[in-house]
Amino acid sequence: MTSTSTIVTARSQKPAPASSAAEPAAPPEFVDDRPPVDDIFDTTYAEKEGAKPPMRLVWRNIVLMAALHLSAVYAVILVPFAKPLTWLWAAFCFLLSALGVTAGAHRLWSHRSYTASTPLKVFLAISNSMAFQNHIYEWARDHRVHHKFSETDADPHNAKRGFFFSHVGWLMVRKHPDVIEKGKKLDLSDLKADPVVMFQRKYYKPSVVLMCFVLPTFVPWYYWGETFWTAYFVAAILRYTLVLNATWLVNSAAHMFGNRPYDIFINPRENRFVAFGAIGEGFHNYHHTFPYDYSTSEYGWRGNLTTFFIDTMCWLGLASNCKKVSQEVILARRRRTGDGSIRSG
Ligand code: ST9
Ligand code: ZN
Ligand code: ZN
Repeated sequence: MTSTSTIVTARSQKPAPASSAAEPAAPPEFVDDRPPVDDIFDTTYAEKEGAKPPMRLVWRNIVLMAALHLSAVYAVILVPFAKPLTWLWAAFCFLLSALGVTAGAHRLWSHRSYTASTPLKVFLAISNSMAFQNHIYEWARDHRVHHKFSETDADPHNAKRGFFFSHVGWLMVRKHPDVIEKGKKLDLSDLKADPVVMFQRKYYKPSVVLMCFVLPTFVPWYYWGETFWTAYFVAAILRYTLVLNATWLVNSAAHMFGNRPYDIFINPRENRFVAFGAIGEGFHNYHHTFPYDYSTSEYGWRGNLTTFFIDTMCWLGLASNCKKVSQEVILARRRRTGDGSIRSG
């Protein structure tokens, strides 16, 4: 009962070779009165010439990130001593926080690839606070800049600056001025008009303390007598660190390793290992080619728990209007700009 609309627009960052398989014109069945999302690659942007601005380290973030990762290593040692219910709970919290990012900040708010009812939005915003990856407004703003100026100075996690920078390094330095300059020109009116996004932004800090740290620790301690210490390190710290790294791998690994069946002129790749860890977000060549597709892949539920979740929400009547690229367009695009590979990853 998935409510899916087929749309067929497409773009390429570089002039693509001519092809006889023309992409058909769009039957825009998807109902959305708002202006299109500002996430389409801007071919007119040119990096400024001359020396790049110096990198300015943010020591506070470096220290906090190092401390978090050291604590996560310690948490791994505690895992065998935790109760099985605590493992299950940590896995559940992983899934919940992941969905807050994938189905929420990413597919719903950054790309508006489907419509969510208010109860679903509230659920996704709460789950998003559990993921503690900046509030939805900031996340979606930075992500739109990433798509629009991908792999340039104006991309917050420009993968041309290397694996470490695109993975976590970008959170340890001041942003390139072009990120902020270009980001300020984006149309974010849809996010500003969304009361759930604005509410989460206003109460972001307390919501993170509660959802990312207090709740994951409290439940195992209170309900099945896990030690406070183990509950905190396994369900809060380790789970948080794993979700962060699974997300960051989309920016690093999925921009470097994998094949490019849809567009060989862009760097993002199909990476099935990343797709597994990031519950469906590793089909990144597809996603940068068709950023408005609610499934971020042509393969439905395969390796894509997020699509299964959104489809279930549609079935329950909590989501609708899922944008989907037609097979005809995908095939034409594969022939026109793809690398000829069949399977993803
Ligand atoms: C984290 C985020 O981890 C992760 C995002 C990943 C995205 C992945 C995408 C991949 C696809 C989806 C896959 C999902 C898979 C999920 C799988 C799950 C299993 N436009 O920021 P400031 C303005 S967060 C316009 O301080 P600095 C800004 O508004 C982790 N304006 O820049 C402000 O203006 P004003 C926890 C912008 O000083 C001013 O500029 N958090 C933009 O350069 C200064 O902003 C952290 O670790 C823009 N794009 O600092 C660190 N950007 O003053 C959090 C900025 O007027 N961040 N502005 O309000 C920071 O500490 C800092 O941002 C910084 C840069 C140090 C990184
Ligand atoms: Zn990307
Ligand atoms: Zn995206």
